[in-house]
Amino acid sequence: MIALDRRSLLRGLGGAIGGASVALAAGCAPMEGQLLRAVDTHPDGYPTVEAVKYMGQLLRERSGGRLGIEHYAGGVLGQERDALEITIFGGIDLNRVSLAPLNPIVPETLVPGLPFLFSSTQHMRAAMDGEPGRAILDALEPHGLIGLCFYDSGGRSFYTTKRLIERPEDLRGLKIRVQSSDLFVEMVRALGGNPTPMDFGEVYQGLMQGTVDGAENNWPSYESTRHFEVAPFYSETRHVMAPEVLTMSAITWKRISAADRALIRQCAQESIPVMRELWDAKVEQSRAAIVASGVRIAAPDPAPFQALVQPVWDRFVTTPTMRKLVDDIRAMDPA
Ligand code: BDP
Repeated sequence: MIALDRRSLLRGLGGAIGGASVALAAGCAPMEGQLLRAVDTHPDGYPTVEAVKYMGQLLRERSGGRLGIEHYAGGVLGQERDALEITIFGGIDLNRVSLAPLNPIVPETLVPGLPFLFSSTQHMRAAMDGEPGRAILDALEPHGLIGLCFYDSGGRSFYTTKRLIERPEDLRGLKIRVQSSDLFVEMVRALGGNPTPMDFGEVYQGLMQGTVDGAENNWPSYESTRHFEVAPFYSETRHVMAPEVLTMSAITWKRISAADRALIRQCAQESIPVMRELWDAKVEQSRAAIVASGVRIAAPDPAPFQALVQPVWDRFVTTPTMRKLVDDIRAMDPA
């Protein structure tokens, strides 16, 4: 693998497009054809990473080797917010992120993160595959990003170093790490906890040192970050089911042909079922590993949590476009 770091990437900015320019900036020989640089905060083996690698294989096959993806997993090129900025400036081509870091930039991305919006995985998938999903992906473009597709992220649930969260009262007095998004800050506050924004890569240490008492995430992230070692109380509140999104730099996009754009969109689309299969298997494997590790687990009644989040909805659903997205998504609930 070519050794790239964030500084080399930024040095590569402003040069020609694609991996070749960055490889040159990093002091390496130019690559044949165009390799798109992809980043992810998750490590190799995580479903989002493997899905994008699969997309890369498809691209390579269908372009006769002209296009491909070089993947930098594990947050090696920076935490999500920083990497997103680099993507908007064209130093990274593809970036798989959670919707939360996009919240301050693109208001429409707040909608899927509204607490208890989706009733099930099936509901979330139907909405993201349908018109609301399309509208949210399209809303990224004026902000320098092309939305290619959504991937699953399961349900986010609370875990702590101190106790199980069985009722909202149990969050009282606990510092809960949240992503850098006001939506998450306000949601944790509405539920009774003390929200503390922090980068994902710092949470393990934060939990260990007591900077925070807990966090919230899905089973695969809780397991792969090994947060369960330091915060061994997991309560399946599933309060947010916002999906992940695969974005592409609009700067890269402008420099590629219409035919290649269509190919990229098609390959991203075809990576979705692969991701979902990997995801479902990963959720089961992570849950089993966590149960085996002796973590205490609760499945609280969601109703008392749900009863507290209306002010969060009122505060963040502010435009007619967002209201329509909410209504359309609710109308798609198969339950
Ligand atoms: C995980 C997302 C990842 C986020 C992380 C977080 O896959 O993109 O960075 O949560 O909590 O579920 O920051």
